[in-house]
Amino acid sequence: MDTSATRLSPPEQPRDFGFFVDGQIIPAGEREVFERHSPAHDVPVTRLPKCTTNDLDSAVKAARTAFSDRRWSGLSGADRAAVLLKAAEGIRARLEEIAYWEVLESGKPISQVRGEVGGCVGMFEYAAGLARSLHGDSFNNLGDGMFGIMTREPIGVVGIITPWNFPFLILCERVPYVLASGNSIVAKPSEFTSASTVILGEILTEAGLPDGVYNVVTGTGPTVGQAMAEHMDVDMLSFTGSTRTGRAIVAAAGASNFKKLGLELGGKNPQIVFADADLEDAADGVAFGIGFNGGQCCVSGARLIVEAAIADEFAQMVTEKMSRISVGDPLDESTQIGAITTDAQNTTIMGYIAKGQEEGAELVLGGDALDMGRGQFIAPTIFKNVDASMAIAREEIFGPVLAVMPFETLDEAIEIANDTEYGLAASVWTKNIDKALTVTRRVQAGRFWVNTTLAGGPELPIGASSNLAGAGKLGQWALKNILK
Ligand code: TXE
Repeated sequence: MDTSATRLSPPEQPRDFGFFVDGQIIPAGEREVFERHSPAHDVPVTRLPKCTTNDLDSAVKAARTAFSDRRWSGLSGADRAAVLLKAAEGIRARLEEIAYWEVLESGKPISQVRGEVGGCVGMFEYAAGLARSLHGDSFNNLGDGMFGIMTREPIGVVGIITPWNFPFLILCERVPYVLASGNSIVAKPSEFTSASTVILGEILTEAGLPDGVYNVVTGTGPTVGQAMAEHMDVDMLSFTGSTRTGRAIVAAAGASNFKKLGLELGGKNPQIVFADADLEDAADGVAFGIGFNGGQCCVSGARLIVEAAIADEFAQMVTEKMSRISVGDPLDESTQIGAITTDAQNTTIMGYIAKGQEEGAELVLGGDALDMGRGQFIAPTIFKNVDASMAIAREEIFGPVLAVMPFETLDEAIEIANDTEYGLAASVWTKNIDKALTVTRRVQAGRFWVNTTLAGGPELPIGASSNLAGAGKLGQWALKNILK
């Protein structure tokens, strides 16, 4: 890889990655291997071992041993913080390498991935501070005969199953917090995007994390992932992915050791735009909110709920902005939307676009697969005249497809926004503080943006207002939920 060149290109040969147990990279050996093809370039880019459930058992055992002998959980918060700060430096030093492999496996634009990996540095730094400020509570109101002390203890071995849409970011929204509080980890990345999760193992070891505290088992969901959810020696599991798999995880946890769960699942998030908003800003935000990561984002603003008086004018503004989004080679610095990450996702999105047309919505932009000579790309797409009963209004498409739905009154806007089984995130655009506060209080969403979208930082926890969206929290999620 030559990241100093002005224009990056895919590797001549795919790079072999191993999996990571007890501080060691383990090559595939006799195991089967996944060969990942870049969804943008149609060439093989990485190869990773298809681990077995025996490999998972070895990783859980390493994590359990590391936890039980207190090589990490027994350190002071200050010592743990020192390792996390060094890891932050390590990520910064290898940012270009992480970004390069992530672009190739995921099809995301390089400029975007650099930003995401930079954000991960901040999460490690923030978690380092939290490691030092963890504390319990005391109860001195129980009468003279009794005094209560509550300590916060690490839960033990934490499994982390991640998806392909933000492989490194979603991992780093969890790992530093889980480590800050003294736990051990077994991570299972998506089989499509595993490289950066393995690279993090090297970075953590170099930063001084004791062997066995962070382990990575690469493999398929139905084998390694399912076995992790069923494992009797995994104390907690963080899962980010589809609602369907989330259900399987809940069932597996219930059928095994009732492990504690953190789930982040689907979304069908509203962008509510009032006529009194700064329309230029709002149009930028709406275009960004659905275009970012090609709409493959659980908090994408997929439903534009816009005041009827400005609906046509505003839809036109958004259309104009979305038509200027540059879609193409994710290794190109100027690309804003790259490839659709998986073949299955590509088929799903194109299926919803066809369904939207069949159901009578009006296609005003895009709707096509874009032919770039190689790879799979979908044009930013907008549907108007969308009825609340249509599939494109109700179901998570997970692609760059915006459904426009007008409203007449504030109550109607809230009703349309809440007419979803999800309830993950929402945005409102207005200059009127009363409207903004009313909407944020009455629309069910775990995360709300006013006059912005998809913004945040490690300081901000997020939640979900419905179980279908998942009960997991990012950021401080681990520290709030992971301690017994
Ligand atoms: O997800 P899966 P898929 C949504 C999005 C997308 C749909 C399907 O709508 O179209 O889900 O994506 C692992 N036990 N999101 O099929 O299968 C799998 O290996 C344990 C939203 O890719 O849920 C991967 O590591 N694990 C989402 C992870 O689960 C299992 C992000 C996610 O894969 C498993 C991604 C099993 N039985 C998709 N089966 C978000 N919230 O951002 C699979 N896995």
